Amino acid sequence: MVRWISLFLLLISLSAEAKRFIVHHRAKNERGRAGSFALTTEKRSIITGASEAAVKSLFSNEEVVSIEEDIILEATLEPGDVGSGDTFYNQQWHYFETSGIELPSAWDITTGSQDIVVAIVDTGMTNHPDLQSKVIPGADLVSESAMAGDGDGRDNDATDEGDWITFSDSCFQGMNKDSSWHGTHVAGTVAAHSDNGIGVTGVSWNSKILPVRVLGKCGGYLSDIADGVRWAAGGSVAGVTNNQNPADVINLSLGGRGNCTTTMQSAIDFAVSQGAVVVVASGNDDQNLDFSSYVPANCRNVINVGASNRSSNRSYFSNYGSSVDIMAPGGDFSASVFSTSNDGTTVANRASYRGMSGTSMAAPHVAGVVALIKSVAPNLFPAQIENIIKESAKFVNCDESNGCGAGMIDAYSAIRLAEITVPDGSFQGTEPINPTPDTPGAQRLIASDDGGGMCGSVAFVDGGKPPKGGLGAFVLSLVLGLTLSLVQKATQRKF
Ligand SMILES: [Ca+2]
Ligand SMILES: [Ca+2]
Ligand SMILES: [Ca+2]
Repeated sequence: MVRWISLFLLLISLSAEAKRFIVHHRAKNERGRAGSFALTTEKRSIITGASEAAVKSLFSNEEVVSIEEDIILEATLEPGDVGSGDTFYNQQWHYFETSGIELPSAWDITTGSQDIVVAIVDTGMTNHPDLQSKVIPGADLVSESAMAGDGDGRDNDATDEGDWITFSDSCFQGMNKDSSWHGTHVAGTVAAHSDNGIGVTGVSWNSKILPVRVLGKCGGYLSDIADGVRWAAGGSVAGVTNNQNPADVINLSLGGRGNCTTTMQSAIDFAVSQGAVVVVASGNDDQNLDFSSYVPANCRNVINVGASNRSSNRSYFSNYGSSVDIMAPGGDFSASVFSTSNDGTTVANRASYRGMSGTSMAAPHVAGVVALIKSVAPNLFPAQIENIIKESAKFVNCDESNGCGAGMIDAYSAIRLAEITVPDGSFQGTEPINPTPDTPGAQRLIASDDGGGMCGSVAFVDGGKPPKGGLGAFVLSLVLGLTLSLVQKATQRKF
């Protein structure tokens, strides 16, 4: 109903050729009451087609009390008000419900700029009609051929080759696993082609998506991920040509146990020095990050995002603690985050849509809002933007007192605050006190969707071998992966 009303109002606005004015007159029966301007009755007339100067000249008439422009108000902008809508928008509760991030009112101010580039440092990208027009040339930074699945190491093709697991893969734990198409899902939340008549809506309708492939089968090495961050921000790394479109925002929906190593922190610091805002998922192990170390969630100069559910509570799996900056919808068993996917179980097949839950799904909500903020305030510094997001957060049933940061991200309030914030390169935000970075080793990080795939939460150190005493974690991750992958299947929706 709201959509029809707003469409109607929009049509009026398009057909209006000249400004309209409301002229307030002194009521006839009040003539002669000298000195009285307190009208108890109002008489007004509408003037159309006259020039502004002609209307102003009416002030010389003593009966004219005031003149104002008769502006047109619209219902809050949503997909379908102007364009042809998005088929599954009504399922994207995480945008417009009370437990969502206040996007309809934010979209009244901006639906994003195509000058803003959001890097999705993830499993790469599949062909999808709801993403195609948004994707700019990326890179494949997966250096190990077996992990990459494309027969070679690094190259400039960010295609997701699939991350399915069978008994022949090094991280096989007794069960086959279908490809996740994780990067495609994350990208759709950030900036799916919106109001185009199909599929889903993205947080930032107009931003560009830069796919940076760092995860393959069994996850990704920390060194490849760190290089992905550096490359996304315009830095030079081995094996690929430089990025011609440095990212304004970098989304890292991945993580694993371990300290924030110097390799990862220096890549993040480089990106931030280039003006990029780095957004990371807090991780899916229901752990207090004050006591457990997760990378890159515990790194400095990142926006660390926890996941909330449709009841505005912390998702049962979301990590928490003082290093968490903000919450965003990541869903859970009862309601997941709906976005772009593919129905291939091994290699890519047909484009599809599906629900997934995880802190992986929460982070791209924040990355999308950062893109909206940068669309209205492109010169703000990363630390300022992190602070704006925290300062403008709204109530959620889990806040700073229980490790959920400043509360739930509020896109509308964040954009409003950004509009009146003056760029200040000397601004310093509060950052977590990190454990001392450990010796950089070969670590594999996993995608932070629910269950994290069959590799679960096990951090592979020292060249891919599980840490000592890691058997318990192995078994736990196996159970977690099984339970949650069944949920994912149940919520999968294809067309
Ligand atoms: Ca390759
Ligand atoms: Ca769409
Ligand atoms: Ca932070």
